[in-house]
This record gives sequence, C-alpha cells and structure tokens, in this order.
Amino acid sequence: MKRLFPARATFVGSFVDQVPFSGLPDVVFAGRSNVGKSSAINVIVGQAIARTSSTPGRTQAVNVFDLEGRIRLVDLPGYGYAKVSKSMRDDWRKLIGGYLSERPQIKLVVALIDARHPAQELDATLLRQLGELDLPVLGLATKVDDIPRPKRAGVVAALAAAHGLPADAVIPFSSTEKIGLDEAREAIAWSVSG
Ligand SMILES: Nc1nc2c(ncn2[C@@H]2O[C@H](COP(=O)(O)OP(=O)(O)OP(=O)(O)O)[C@@H](O)[C@H]2O)c(=O)[nH]1
Ligand SMILES: [Mg+2]
Repeated sequence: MKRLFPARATFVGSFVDQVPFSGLPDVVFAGRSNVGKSSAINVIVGQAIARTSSTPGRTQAVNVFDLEGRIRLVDLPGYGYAKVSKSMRDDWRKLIGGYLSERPQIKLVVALIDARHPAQELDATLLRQLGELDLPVLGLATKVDDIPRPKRAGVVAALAAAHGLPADAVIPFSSTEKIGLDEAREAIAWSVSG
C-alpha cells in the first residue's frame, strides 16, 4: 500500500448532529477542549487543514477531512470546557454515543490526553466508554514539549497506568516539536491497513 502520510487532505464538512457515512475507514480524534486535537491533525497530515485556537472550545462541530479518498480523519469537538452550556454538553454525549457506537468503519480513536496534568476524570470517562464500545484506542499524551525531557517517559507511563491503558498504547506527543509524529502516523496507517 502506498504511504499514507503526508497526505493531501480535503475538508469534507462540519457537522453538528450526524456525521455522514462514507464507507471509508474513519480515524477519530477525541479529547478535552484545548488538548491539541486540531494541531495534532495538522502535523500528522502535514497540512494546516484543521483550525486551531488558544481559546478552548474552538471546534464545536465535528469536522471531517478526507485523505486522498483513502481514509477520513474526524476532529470531534472537545469536552470539558467549563463555559459550554449544559445543552451543548448533552449534544456532545449524544453525538459521541451515536456516532462512536454505530459506526463499524471507525478503525481507531486517537484519545488525546494533556501530559501536563495528572489523570483527569473526564478523560477516564471517555476511555471507559471507548473500552465498553470495544474501539481500538491510541493515546497521545500531548504538549510533552512543556515537560522537562527527563520526566517525559515517567509522566506518560503514569498517565497510561492511571487510565488502564498498556504503556505502549500511549505515545508522548508534541505538535509544536513534532515529537511522536512518526509513531502516531504509523499507528494510524496500521489501523486502517487491515
Ligand atoms: N506547548 C504546546 N502547545 C500546543 C501543542 N499543540 C497545541 N498547542 C496549543 O494548544 C492550544 C489548543 O490547540 P488546538 O489544536 O486548537 O486544540 P483542540 O483540542 O483542537 O481544541 P478545541 O477545538 O477547542 O477542542 C493552542 O493554543 C495550541 O497552540 C503542543 O504540542 N505543545
Ligand atoms: Mg479543535
């Protein structure tokens, strides 16, 4: 199979309730608001296609990108943003419950976890849900560039353990310094190859 990354990406659309079915394998990016989902998509694809922002809650819809008609990357709205209304939080739950539980073409959920904080309950909730749905998970411990180099491995191992993930299922990652980029690309390509 031809290498997947870097890939030419096109924006499919922004969806607030239902994510359209395409038949292509989906790789889904999920995590707290501001954790770095859109930034990760941009470096992984090798193209600034997902909009990023320092204001949490930037991505409030599901943004879907097509990579050369081969796979889709799905940028979910972030959760845990305090200023989001209860109705929006309910929308998020519905969306996740619906889309994530009904789509057999979801090959991988990339769960982004901020490496700068100890394990957080909302992330634990998501990871539990993903486990219950039997979805394959790749953890990206984001923003490790903000952690002193000698501490990175320990921090990431502690996060994996706290969330009940195998140590090798969580990759130390930084979009700004392109740490973990090859590993993330490889895991995604592998997940959609079968
Ligand atoms: N230090 C550091 N900052 C980062 C990194 N990746 C993203 N950021 C910053 O984190 C902020 C949020 O990044 P986004 O990629 O927009 O986060 P998001 O998860 O898509 O956020 P929402 O769309 O609001 O859910 C921005 O200010 C980025 O510059 C990283 O690897 N290291
Ligand atoms: Mg975003």
